[in-house]
Amino acid sequence: MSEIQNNTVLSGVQPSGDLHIGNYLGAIKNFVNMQKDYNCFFCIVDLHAITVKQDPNKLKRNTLEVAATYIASGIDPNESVIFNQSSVPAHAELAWIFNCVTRMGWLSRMTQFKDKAGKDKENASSGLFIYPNLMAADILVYKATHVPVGNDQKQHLELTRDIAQKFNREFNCENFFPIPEPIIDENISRIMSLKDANQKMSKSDLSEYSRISLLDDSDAIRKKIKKAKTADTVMPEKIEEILKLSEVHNLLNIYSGFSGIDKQILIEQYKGKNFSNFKSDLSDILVEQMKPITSEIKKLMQDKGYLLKILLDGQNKANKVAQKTINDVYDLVGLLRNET
Ligand code: AQP
Repeated sequence: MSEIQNNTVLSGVQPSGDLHIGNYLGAIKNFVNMQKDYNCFFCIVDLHAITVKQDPNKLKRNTLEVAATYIASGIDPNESVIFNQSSVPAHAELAWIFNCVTRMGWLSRMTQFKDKAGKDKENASSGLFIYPNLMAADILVYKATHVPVGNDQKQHLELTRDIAQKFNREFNCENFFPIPEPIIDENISRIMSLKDANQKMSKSDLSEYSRISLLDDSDAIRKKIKKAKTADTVMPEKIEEILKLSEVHNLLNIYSGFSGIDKQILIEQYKGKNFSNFKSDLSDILVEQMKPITSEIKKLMQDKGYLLKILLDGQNKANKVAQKTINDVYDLVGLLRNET
């Protein structure tokens, strides 16, 4: 059996639309920072994306766009493995094994299913319900020990830990799967919709004004921030009061996330003032920080051959590791394979 490496990272993003600053602050920025210290696998989770309806042509384009975004944001394909999930069959194979390990009750408690299925649960795909098992397979097929995710994925990661423990116990293979740790930037937590801070910023939100896309130009950024909801007051002096104004707190999180300036220092700077200066400075920061990333994504999207080559290279590297795990899993579970 293969040894557990204690420094492997796996994370991914769905190619379900244009990526936004929530995906960037909650996930991709962390990915970039981890490359030096960890053995990193960064996946484009296309099998997750199809748990809700996708346009096939857009899905292919979005897959390339996520690859371009990874690279444009600073993920180095020579240092990290970049690939799309469906090109490594062991993800789906291990997910099936986990479908047989996970209890229905565990899945029923997942709040993301409830959020995404909404009121029409009967009509949601069964894939959406068992999505957390595929996510567990994504992570454990590389025996990943650390998973950088946004705060919204914390519950799914806890389920991954439960699955790993149950598998190890049930098949008498203590330590076969590691119990992975989430890496969450608690200072940022969730980036919420610019229109309604009770909803998270999301690629699939019907309103463009709910999010800032990583492809937005400076005019679009300024317009969206100008229109973003704040409050009928001035900027409060205390964080406790700001926490009650969730839209303002969300903008403060975005400002702090992009500028690296502590929220307390920002509050000192803007307290007692109306929000127009704050919004104008926030727009400046966003435009300045996002411009190089946006133009690099657009440039990379012109070179499809290069992106496909990166994905093929990543797929070959990922397959080597994943295939070994799935062979061991089949053996542990008792699935007969002819040696070739
Ligand atoms: N609003 C957010 N704030 C912080 N982090 C976020 N993430 C997503 N939205 C936010 C983090 O981005 C990573 C990739 O997410 P995903 O694309 O796999 O799926 P998602 O969480 O379902 O993202 P979206 O944008 O809401 O997509 P749709 O609309 O297609 O469902 C994850 O690490 C996630 O935590």
